[in-house]
Amino acid sequence: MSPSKKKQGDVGLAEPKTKAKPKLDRPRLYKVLLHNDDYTPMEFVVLVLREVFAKSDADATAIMLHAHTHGMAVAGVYTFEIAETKVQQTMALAEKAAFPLLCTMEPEDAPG
Ligand code: TYC
Repeated sequence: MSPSKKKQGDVGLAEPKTKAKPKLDRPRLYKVLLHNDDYTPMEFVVLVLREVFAKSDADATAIMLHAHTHGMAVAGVYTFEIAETKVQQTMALAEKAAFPLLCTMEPEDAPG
C-alpha cells in the first residue's frame, strides 16, 4: 500500500492538533542582574559594566550606584544565550579578581 492511502479512522483524516500561527512569537527576554555586596570595589563593577555590558562610563556608574543603593540593578536585557554568556563572563571576572560580585539572570515579565 502506498503511504498516502489511509484507512478511515487513521490519523491522516484527523484535524491538525495545532493550528498554524500567522506570526512568530518574539523570543523571551532575560534581565541580567548585578547584586550588591560589601566587598567588591565600585570601580570593578563599573569596569564589568563597561567591558561585559558595553555601557558608557556614565551609564555604568549609574547602574553600579543603583545596585549599591537598592541591592541590585539590571545590567541589561537579552535573549537567553546572550544573557547566560554575560552572567558567565561577569562571574569569571569576579572570581579571577577574588571579589564576591554576584550576577544572575531572570526572565522578563511575559508580554501582555
Ligand atoms: N557596595 C560595594 C562597595 O561599597 C560596591 C558595589 C556596587 C558592589 C554594586 C556590587 O553590584 C554591586 N564597595
